[in-house]
Amino acid sequence: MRFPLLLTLQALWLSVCQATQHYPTTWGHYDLCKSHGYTDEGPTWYYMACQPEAADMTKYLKVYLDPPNITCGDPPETYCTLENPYMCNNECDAATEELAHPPELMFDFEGRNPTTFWQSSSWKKYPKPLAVNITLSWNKTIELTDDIVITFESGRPEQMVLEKSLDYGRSWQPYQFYATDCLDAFTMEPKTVKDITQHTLLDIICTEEYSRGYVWKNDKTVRFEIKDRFALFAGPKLHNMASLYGQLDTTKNLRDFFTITDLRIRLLRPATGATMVDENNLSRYFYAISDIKVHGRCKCNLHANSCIFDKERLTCECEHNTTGPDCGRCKRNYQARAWSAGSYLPIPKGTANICLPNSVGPVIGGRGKRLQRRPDLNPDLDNEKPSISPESPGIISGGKDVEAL
Ligand SMILES: [Ca+2]
Repeated sequence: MRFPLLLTLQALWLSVCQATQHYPTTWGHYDLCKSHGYTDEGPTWYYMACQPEAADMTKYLKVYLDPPNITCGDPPETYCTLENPYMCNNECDAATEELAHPPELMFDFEGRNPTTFWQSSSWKKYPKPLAVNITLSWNKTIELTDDIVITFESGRPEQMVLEKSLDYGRSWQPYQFYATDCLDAFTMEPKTVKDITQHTLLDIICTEEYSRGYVWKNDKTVRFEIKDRFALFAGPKLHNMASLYGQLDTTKNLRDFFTITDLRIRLLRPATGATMVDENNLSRYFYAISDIKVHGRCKCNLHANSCIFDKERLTCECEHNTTGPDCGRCKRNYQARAWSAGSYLPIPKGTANICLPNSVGPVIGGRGKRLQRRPDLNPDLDNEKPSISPESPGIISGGKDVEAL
């Protein structure tokens, strides 16, 4: 089944929300891949760098737990609260819907009362660590556009690591370490996102911001701060996105930093609420997550403005004569010059860097170059022509020519 319209509409709605809530108007650029116009020779397409709007990416992921049987309720178990070991009315039973806490409850719509959440079995095997990996897989490259926010319904973990993969889970790199005591847990000096500068943006830090304090009941979230990192280039209110886009364009490491195919939450030690673990009541210690937020967009190399969810998989709807899940190569018969990603520069329309038909002949350094089309030589251009005048000769053009419009 195909849901292209759904995704486009949802992306559109989110973009409206974002534009009104957080972002200046400049955020919405790069939403068109091409537009048509006219020259003396007839109708023509003008090509521009384009990208899909950001969307809630948790609708398109697969979640894996390790160990796989770590979810509570099989066999049924009763849990006590951290604050009061005698208050034990939290029952988990995988066979009863109202009492089950399966992983999908981390991604359902919150707003109902009471909250729905995934919950692990308790720390029965103490002092053996209660380690759980939660892997979120998209099977597609995603560019993060907003903070990752994980909401815990019991205490936040005393130790955890957020990791990312860029190669579909083959290799992993840490994004951020979280601990009540960074030195003790990871032999790292505690830092916060405020310690990060433009020059240290790629540094991986350990933070105590989201772990400690017995006031945990009022503060349930663990965050990976994407927007604070964006703000190092775009300014505190992200007014200067052009500056960020310029940096992303010229710095591959920076671009890759915000790009993922998978995320992994490694829960290493649950909240204990005290320095000593109460060995007589281990059913106080477990993990419970009610919500995970991941906002981003399909990475389409600036060659698509929409992304479809088809056969449980996200795929860019490639323009500019490109193809592949990320529009990462030129279509057959469009290989007159080497494939190249689109560029955010020059601001605000960027450069499309389209793939050119073989019949154009080899083109060297043809970025933004205007090429006269000869219909007898370039039949492949037909599917890119405006429908108004299908027989007229057209002109193919890179993004720089858009400035002339
Ligand atoms: Ca939930």
